[in-house]
Amino acid sequence: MAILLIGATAATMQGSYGLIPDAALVLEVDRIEWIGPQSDLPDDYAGLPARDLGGRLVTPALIDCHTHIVFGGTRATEFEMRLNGASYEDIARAGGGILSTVKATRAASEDELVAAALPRLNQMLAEGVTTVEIKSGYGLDTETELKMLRAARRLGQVRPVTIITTYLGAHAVPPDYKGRADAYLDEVAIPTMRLAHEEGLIDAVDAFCEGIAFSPAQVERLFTAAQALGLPVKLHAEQLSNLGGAALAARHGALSADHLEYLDEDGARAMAAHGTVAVILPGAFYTLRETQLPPIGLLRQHGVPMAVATDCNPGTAPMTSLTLAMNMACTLFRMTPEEALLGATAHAARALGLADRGRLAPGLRADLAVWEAKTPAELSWRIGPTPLHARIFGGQIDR
Ligand code: DI6
Ligand code: FE
Repeated sequence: MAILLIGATAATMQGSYGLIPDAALVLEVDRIEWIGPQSDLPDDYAGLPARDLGGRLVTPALIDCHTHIVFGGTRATEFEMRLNGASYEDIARAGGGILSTVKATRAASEDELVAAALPRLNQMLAEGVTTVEIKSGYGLDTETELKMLRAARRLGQVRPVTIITTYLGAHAVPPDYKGRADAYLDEVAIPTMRLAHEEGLIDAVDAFCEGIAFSPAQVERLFTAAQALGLPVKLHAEQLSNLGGAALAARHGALSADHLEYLDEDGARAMAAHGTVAVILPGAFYTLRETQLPPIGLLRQHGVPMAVATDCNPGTAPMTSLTLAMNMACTLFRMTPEEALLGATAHAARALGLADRGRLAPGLRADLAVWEAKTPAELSWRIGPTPLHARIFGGQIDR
């Protein structure tokens, strides 16, 4: 059954905003069948039951391309410790940080992980998101990594959303392998990746390339093993220091390199050459009160596509609002509202290797957000959510 939407202000995100002021859209099953100026609507569609959007802004549904929403516990105590003088790295080296979430995640059942993640997912959906990437990486043992990935997949069965799973077994070195990161990779992280892949639980493979986590040489070994399985890769790179992770990721044809505060020009050049998307994560920058700004100018200059995501995680970005991340990308990093919206739609799709969404065009998925707004800049302008009028997932209007 086809649906006709009229009276829309459509931001197609084809290249730039791609605005169509008085737009009509025809949705057929789960695809966009037609989009254009209402005055050009072909006669064949004119008789369809129409919903008048009253001039409201319609965009591609938002895509949160970097999250860690499946986890146990909270990290409010650590937040408090940081406000009493400890640094993020001090806490990590003392066995807190990521490892404290590992403890809580190991202790939780799969059902408990799903239940804990659902309110976070619900908040995302209420803001017009229809595709969410979810990383593992708070298990660091076979059982818990698989449990996290299964929980993530289940979230996609209980809510109208596409879940993309990323295996992040190389997120931190667990306590029993302290000082033996290579052994952890060989004995746990890489074998677990193979098991999870056999179970169909992995869409991509990620790692944390950092002094407190894995070296470029170690990441390279993981990537080689991932690519032997035909899995795409991506990397947490240049978040706290510059180890050349982005260039390494780019050389491996990575879908994205994420964070990038410490990226240099060679890194930007390599990303441009290999079509690796820069995923900008202002929530972590804000939480850590980082002062090194990601080099947005360099990324622009080299034509590296920029995505924006929440990085929703208990340690460095306890946030679910993608439009707040867009606002922060503009206010803190001086990205334009147009770049921020491309970053949460077309470029986010690309960061996940998804060619069927992120823009409004015939043949693409009918994943749409209809906003209580008239202009696209409003989505980045507000500090916090812009009210949503309707969310359409695969052609189904769910609110
Ligand atoms: N970088 C981050 O910002 C998150 N993971 C990562 O590699 C933080 C994860 C955490 O602190 O729990
Ligand atoms: Fe992250």
